Amino acid sequence: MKYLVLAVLLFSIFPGCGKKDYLNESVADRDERMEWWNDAKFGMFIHWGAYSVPAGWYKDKMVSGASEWIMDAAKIPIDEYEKFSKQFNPTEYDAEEWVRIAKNAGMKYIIITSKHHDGYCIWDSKVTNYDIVDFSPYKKDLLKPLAEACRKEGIKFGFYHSIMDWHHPDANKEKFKKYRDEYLIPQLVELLEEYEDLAVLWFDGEWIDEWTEEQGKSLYNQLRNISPDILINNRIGKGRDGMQGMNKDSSAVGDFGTPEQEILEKSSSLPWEACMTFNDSWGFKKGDDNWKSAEALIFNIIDIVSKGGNYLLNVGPDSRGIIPNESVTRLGEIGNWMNINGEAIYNTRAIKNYFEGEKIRYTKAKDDDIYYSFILNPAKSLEVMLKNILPIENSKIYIIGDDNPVSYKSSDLETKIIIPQKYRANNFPIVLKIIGIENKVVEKPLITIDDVEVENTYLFQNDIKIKLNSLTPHSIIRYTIDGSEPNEKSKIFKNELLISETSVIKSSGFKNGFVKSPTTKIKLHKIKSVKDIIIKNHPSEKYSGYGKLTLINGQRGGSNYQNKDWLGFEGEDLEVLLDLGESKHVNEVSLGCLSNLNSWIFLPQIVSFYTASAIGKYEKVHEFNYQLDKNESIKGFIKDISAKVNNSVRYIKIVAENINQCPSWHKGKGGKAWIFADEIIIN
Ligand code: FHN
Repeated sequence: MKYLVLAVLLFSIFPGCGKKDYLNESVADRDERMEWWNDAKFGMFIHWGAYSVPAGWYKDKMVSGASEWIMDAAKIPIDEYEKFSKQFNPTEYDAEEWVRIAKNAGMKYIIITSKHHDGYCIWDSKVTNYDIVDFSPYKKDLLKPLAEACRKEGIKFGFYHSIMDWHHPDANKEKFKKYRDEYLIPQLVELLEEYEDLAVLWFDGEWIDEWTEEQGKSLYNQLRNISPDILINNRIGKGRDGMQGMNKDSSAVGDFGTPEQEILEKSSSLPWEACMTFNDSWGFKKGDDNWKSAEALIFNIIDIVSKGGNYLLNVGPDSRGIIPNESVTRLGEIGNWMNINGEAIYNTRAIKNYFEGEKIRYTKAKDDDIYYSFILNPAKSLEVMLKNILPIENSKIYIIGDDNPVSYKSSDLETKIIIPQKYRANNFPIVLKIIGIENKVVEKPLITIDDVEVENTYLFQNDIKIKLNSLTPHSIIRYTIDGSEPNEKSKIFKNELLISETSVIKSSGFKNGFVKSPTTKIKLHKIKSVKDIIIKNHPSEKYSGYGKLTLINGQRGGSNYQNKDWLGFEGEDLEVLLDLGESKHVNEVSLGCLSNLNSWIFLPQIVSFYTASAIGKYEKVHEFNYQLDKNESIKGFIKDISAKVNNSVRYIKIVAENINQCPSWHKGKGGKAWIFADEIIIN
């Protein structure tokens, strides 16, 4: 401790003295520091604080959204919210019980909220009285007992800490530097001083305008110089690319990516950890009963670990200090499965060809040639065919937990395994343990149009030519256009495919002595409803959907603005011109827009509709005016804004005017406002 104090003292007097630059740490050094984390795979997230008192309700009404956001969502004034902080008295808190629950579930580390956005601190902070000891009847530090219980049980522990702070009077544009230097950083330093063995700092709330990547980099270095081995997530800076959580570019600061409420589609070279709730709220929320099943959670663990990630599963204890029973029972079921199959999860690493179809996933023991094959829904699998992993000659294959080897037949390219009847009784995944080698697998074909790679869905109006390419030399690509799986008899791709109608193309790569590649699938959707569509200004690059045709492809984005069916315009209007190709009788035309105040997305304040029979001679047929109300529900909703036409027209023009800036009462006040639009419907 004395060396730590000395180090902090030295840095404060001679900031440059002995300060190591961790921003250029080698990948090898980072991986060495993260070895325990890459082995651990599964952790417990805990969101706990004053918000567990209202538990998502205010003035006898359930407030939409996650419960830890209630102060913002219900626009509760600080002095009003402090009444909850003063009531927070978790007399039934038993840190050892919490650690027992986590450990029995197979969780190897715990991350708890030291301070969430509401600013309430659940430890005895030296730099504020807005904490559990000075501002509650409980009057005892909540982090210390948990840290102690973790140490006793060999569980690593870390803190979630919010950069954004709704309570501190200086946490705003005008005084942010003062808040940062005299409050935020001193609190972090005191936590590192108090907990020399703190394993992780998990930042959040970095999206505020006042915070920058540069401040994140400086803070990262400062904290690593105090606690060199600590792991810090990528939300210490601004490098996170939205809720998918990975870095926008390789220079982003932070040791691992943080997908939230979702799992990466593919594996990643950057360490990553998917964080997820049990139900829909991070903090305890009375009435939120949308609990994920134990099977779904076990599948998530397998899905994530096979892609090389960690799973941080959240519990939201109530204001008494009790973890909801719905979480505890599911964690018990997960623990039973992990007790048997944990060796296929812990201390493993991802392999390149980590999946086969929908039902088979792989991991590899990090230190020897043992592979694990997860059979995801055994109830339907009398036998399985493994291709990516070949058992070595005369080796035995076991189902983990069973001393009797399974019977199998193996050729160069595949191994057929019979699954004993008793393993087909339920749907919990079973795991095959194989001493083997990784087979040679043809690379998945890439699909390009005009030399640009396309995937999933592509919208077009006029005939297109597609190319199929494989990165495996001397492989041949076979394809189908009816959605069936390509096989050795399917057509061979030559040099290009001309597509003039809506089609589903599936393609796979083949090569003698190699396992067939995974299948690439793309839906080519021909848009016939209009001859042409012109959008005056391009949508934001991040929310450009499938291009301008997204607006007329018959698919709606739904309430999740991340869905590729939305076009997002940041601080700009939407002006779109539709050419029907000829004069047609139109009854009505509508434009779908999204409102989601939590994400700075507002309905347009004015939407004007124009029609014309000849280009340039427009007549306004309708104007929609929207009066934004600050008491509007923050829960996202879609509004179809429509105009009666009842006329024969060829051209339709729609102008949706953005409010451009978030209003003064909005949490993003002064920031750019978004318009999200999707699906123009012409009746
Ligand atoms: O706003 C927070 C939210 O309350 C919760 O803490 C999640 C968990 O990572 N993070 C932010 C939302 O992205």
